[in-house]
Amino acid sequence: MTFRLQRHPQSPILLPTLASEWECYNVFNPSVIVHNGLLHMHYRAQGLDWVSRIGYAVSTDGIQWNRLQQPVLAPTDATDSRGLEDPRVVAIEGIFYMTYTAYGRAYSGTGKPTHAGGGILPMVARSHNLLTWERLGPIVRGEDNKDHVLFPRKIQGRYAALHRRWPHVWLAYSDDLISWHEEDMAPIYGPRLDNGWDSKSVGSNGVPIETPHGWLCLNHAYAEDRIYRFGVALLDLDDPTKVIRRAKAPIFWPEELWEIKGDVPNVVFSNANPVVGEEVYVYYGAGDHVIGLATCRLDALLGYARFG
Ligand code: BMA
Repeated sequence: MTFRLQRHPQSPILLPTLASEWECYNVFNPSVIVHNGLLHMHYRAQGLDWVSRIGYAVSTDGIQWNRLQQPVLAPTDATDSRGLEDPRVVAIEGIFYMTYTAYGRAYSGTGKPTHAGGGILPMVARSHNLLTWERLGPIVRGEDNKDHVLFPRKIQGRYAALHRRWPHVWLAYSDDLISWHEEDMAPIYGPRLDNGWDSKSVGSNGVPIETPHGWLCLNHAYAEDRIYRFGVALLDLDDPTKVIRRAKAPIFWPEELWEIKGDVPNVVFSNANPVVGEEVYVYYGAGDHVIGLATCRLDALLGYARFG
């Protein structure tokens, strides 16, 4: 059994804006959330200084987007001076939360920094209007940890997040999204050494989709070849550390020229899989340079996750 996401014929759907200082080189790795009948996008952008900022765009159909001229999040101190990367926005009990990676000059760990010249922090921010954001702080400090994403509701009365302690996907619980304790963290799944495409590294994509059969979780992975591909896993609704099933084969990978080339070659990287009607819209950064859209029916994806 195989399954493939289908590229939207108008894809790529967002390109860099040449006349804009902060988004003239790359726009990629967007988050998309459906709210009040509109699709709201937060995307990573790089311009003349190569620093990542988070831009905002809004759409009625998910294809044509109107962007704000200024970013909604930009560096403020040494912890994010090199940029804010890979937003993932979720609404929980009527409040919006964004998880994103802060990349800075400052490093707060004890061991050797994992990123040249600085550190990264898996951050959480909060908003009531999707435009102004208040930083709550990181899930952990001083380690190579990114690809963190919140579940869209509390589980067993607590906030829950997937995060990535390379090369594994972990689960973490918190009572307030500010304190995250080591005893509330556990590994879920990692690279499959004998499975080819996801044998080296794996991380989460967008917000998990709740279904009657479990949390439907898209992920990205690569092997020695560093070609990014997407896969799908189904996690237990009450205890997401339990993997119900993880489909063996990938569901998407770079094929178009703008996915194979770009700023970083052979990358498709998704932070967004909103459900729109009966479909899942998978938005992704292609070649760390432009934004693509691929779709599928939710029931078909769930069927593949359960039996593929
Ligand atoms: C990851 C993240 C993503 C990026 C990907 C491919 O580590 O930094 O933002 O798209 O690498 O370069």
